[in-house]
Amino acid sequence: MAQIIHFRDTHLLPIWEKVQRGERLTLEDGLTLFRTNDVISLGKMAHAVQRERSGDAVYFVLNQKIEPTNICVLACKFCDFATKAGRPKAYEMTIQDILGKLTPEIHEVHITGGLHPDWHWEYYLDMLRTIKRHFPNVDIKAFTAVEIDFFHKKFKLSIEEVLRQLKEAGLRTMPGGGAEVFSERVRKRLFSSKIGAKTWLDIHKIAHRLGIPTNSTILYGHIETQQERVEHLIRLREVQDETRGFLTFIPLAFQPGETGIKPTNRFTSAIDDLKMIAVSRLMLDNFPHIKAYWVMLTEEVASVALNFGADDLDGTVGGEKIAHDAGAITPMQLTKDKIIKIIRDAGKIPVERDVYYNPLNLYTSDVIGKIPYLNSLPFYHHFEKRQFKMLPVTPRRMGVLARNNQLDAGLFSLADYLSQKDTLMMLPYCIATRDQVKSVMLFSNHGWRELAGKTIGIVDDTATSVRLLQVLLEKRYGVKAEFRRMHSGVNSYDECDAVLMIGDEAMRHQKTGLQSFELVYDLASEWYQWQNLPFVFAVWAVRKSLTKEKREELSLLIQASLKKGELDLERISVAHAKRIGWSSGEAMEYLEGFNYHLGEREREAIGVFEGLLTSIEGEAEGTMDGSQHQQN
Ligand code: V47
Repeated sequence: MAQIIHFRDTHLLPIWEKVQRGERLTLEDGLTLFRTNDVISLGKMAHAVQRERSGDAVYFVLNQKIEPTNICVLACKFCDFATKAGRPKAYEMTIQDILGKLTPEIHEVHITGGLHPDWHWEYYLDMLRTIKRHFPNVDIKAFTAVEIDFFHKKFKLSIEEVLRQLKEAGLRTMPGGGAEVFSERVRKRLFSSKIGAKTWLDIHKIAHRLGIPTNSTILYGHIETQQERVEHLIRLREVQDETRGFLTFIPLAFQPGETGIKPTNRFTSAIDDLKMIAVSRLMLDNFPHIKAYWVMLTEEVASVALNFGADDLDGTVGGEKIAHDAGAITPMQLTKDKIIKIIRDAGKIPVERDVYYNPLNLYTSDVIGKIPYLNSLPFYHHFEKRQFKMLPVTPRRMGVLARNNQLDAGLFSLADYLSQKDTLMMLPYCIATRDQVKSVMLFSNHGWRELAGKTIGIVDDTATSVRLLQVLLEKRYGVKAEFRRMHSGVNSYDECDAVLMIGDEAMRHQKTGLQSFELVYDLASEWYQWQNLPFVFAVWAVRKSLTKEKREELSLLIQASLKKGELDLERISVAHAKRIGWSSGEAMEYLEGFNYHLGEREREAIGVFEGLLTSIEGEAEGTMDGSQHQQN
């Protein structure tokens, strides 16, 4: 975050210093941010944080909104969508009606609706199962915490059981609706019969524990105070510290419609919308994404928000009713081309994503992949981009994008480089360990030899570490295990005998442990004890098809940024240690444990590893349960 901001409001300066040191903002800080008139500096701060996390990426998904019914047992004051059975605008959709709204291009279906007094539990399960059967590539994001609580009470099932059965029927993630504002004062006045903050948050925590990531929202711009907004953000941040299960935060701008809410029965101002986005980005330091929901913001404000902290534009959103029934003036749907244009016009990379924010397609050229882990920052912290754009992406996804010719260069996982040697050209820079790594960890209930035939959960991020694990198991210890791919982030590990984690998540768990797993192995230490060699996890490579000038320019840029980065390890450590739960001294020691230059011993290590890999029969991927990630 090496950016100079010329503040007009000097009250923002100490907050900016905190942000740069990776320190957490307080309630008071949040209020100062909301009260400032220096909106441009606020936006610059939020944009700097956005760039740090998401590079130049802005995510969107091809999605369809389905609201199966507007008949609802509740009557919240702010909602113009809900009605009662028998009223003229009341409707109910059959499963066939729902299927009729879906097409094979869609990647996500977003289902929420009224709390119907008469529908049966089986109907909801059937809805998900049937969608999954007809559209196996569609990921289902469905049912807010309000609906989950309704199912729990109506069908006399525990919250866990409701979520477990929905997950089994095909639920992937939960939307963030129903949070409104976590203030008892507001709840009593606007939605007194709806669940309060505690129940909403508890349901999301349970979902996270069961391996269902979720979204989160705030409904702002009605009777809430600035303090209530900041308190809302802080409560979400606390839960995220515990679970890491929130994917994105969505500020929902209140649409007044006929709701009759006084005294602010009007649309939010663009300034307030942009402040809400920027403050959210700055306060929610542990949230991966902030969504500019164009349906409620308008396309114009959403577009500016992409330089005010938001890195997520939701999607094409066919068929939204809640906002439109309350007077939203936005179109009912945006085409993919229109979304791509909005993102490009904001100077960003349009990244089509899946429900977990894995990139599927990039709609721009000159993109460089960035591994989003602490150990790669010495390469990226001072990278001068010139015409190139930066996409943070996990090692495994980077390999997939390179295979589809969507990246010009990147710090590729070694396994991906080795399998794409004919199209990629290696540069003399790498991430190599000296003896241990501390960020590629196997958490296990069994010693190495006892892992024979056991199930090992593999986080989705890894491409090389999983192969190293396989080599160690098969070649060093003579055993084979079953590998099962997991979504990185929230998971239920109950069915695993061991779990392989990499990157910052592994570092976090190295401190706190992982559930009840008693043994922790560092794969680089294992390799070193066995081979007496460093281990090369990643190498820089550029696409061979680039012009010679472009390749040379990239090589010089990498060299120059590494030179500065290596001299700046302390600042990098200070800025990033806190979010992993490490001290800056520990982070510094960790970074000093890497070698970033490809020397003789590193080349030898690559050769030995490649030889071992080719001697292993069958592909590691062949033993994976890839059911959640068919696109690879
Ligand atoms: O919970 C109701 C809100 C929400 C109004 O998770 C209103 O990806 C504005 O949560 N003006 C539902 N908002 C929508 C929602 C959502 C939308 C897009 C993406 C995601 C996601 C979630 O809409 C409700 C309520 O807070 N709402 N009435 C209104 N008049």
